[in-house]
Amino acid sequence: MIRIYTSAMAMLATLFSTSALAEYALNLPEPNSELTREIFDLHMLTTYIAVIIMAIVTAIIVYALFKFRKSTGYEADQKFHEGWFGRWSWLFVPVIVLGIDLTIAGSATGTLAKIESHPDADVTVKVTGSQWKWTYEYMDEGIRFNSNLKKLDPSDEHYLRDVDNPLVLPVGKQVRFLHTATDVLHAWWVPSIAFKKDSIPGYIIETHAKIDREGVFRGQCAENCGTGHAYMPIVVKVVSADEYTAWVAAQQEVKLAKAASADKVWTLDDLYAKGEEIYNSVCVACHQLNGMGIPGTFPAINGSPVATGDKAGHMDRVMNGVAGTAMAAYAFQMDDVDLAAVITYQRNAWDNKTGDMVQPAEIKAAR
Ligand SMILES: [Cu+2]
Repeated sequence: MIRIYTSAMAMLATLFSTSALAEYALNLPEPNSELTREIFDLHMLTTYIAVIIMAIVTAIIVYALFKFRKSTGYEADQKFHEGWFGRWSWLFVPVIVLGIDLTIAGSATGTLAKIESHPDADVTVKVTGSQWKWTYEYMDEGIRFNSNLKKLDPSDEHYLRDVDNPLVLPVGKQVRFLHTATDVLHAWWVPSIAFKKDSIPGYIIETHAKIDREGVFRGQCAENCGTGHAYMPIVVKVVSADEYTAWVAAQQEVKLAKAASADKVWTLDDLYAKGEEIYNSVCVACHQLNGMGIPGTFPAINGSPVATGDKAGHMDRVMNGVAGTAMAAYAFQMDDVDLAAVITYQRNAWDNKTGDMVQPAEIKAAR
């Protein structure tokens, strides 16, 4: 008997330990920042209370069904309201319910206040959602890049959950996220490190996190933002302070190199090769690999009057988009070299053999 009791207790202890619960795939992901831990604990508190209430109520119902069944000749108590329980239950049952509510609300108030606070930040990242990618901008470091879905085989562990450029953040530092969007509502959400707020075009909405463990954390756009909604994964790589400093320095070098390459005159072949790469990661979802688009939904670029007509019109279409359609304004999302390359590619790929090219300097002038 004692052995059964001990093993049952051990089983319960394992089941209810935080780490076991965190690893259990049906539960929320393991929290890795102060606030997400508090949110996780609130979730567990509420779950425990709900489970206990459910067990008590179910036990009472089962007991009543069995004990007071008609087949044993039980007759309903017509004088229930005259006994002490009948008189007082209308009072103390609501008091118990209110007490439980206040226990949960009391624990949640401090967390909600923290969520709405604006602590001083060591790192500020502006996170912009667009159909269908994230743009990260480090406000003090002058770093900016896009994070696109990485195409993987469906059998891959991280299929639809990996990106080309992850967001890199330092461990143990206060990070401020500034959320906005360029087209529709999006929501940048990495449940284990940050709470969720909508990204709304024209608004800047703040969230914050102090991540307490190094590692790779994944999330997804949490707003139903269109047909490519599932293709907006988020990957955050949390590194040590030293690694972060080195990464920032490397990114700044990349930026300098990019600025230098934007000033030089490119050859058609180089622009074409670079443009093909960009086309195949950014434009391909709508306009397709063969440039034929999806008839009735996304226009073809192969043979289109825009891509074979005058350069200025083509540049305007790609840089400023088309209002009211899924064609976004890429002037914001791409730098001069990338825009010049992808437009040059579109003007020369498939049957569009215009033979002309757009230099980064022309994009710069058109901005
Ligand atoms: Cu989205």
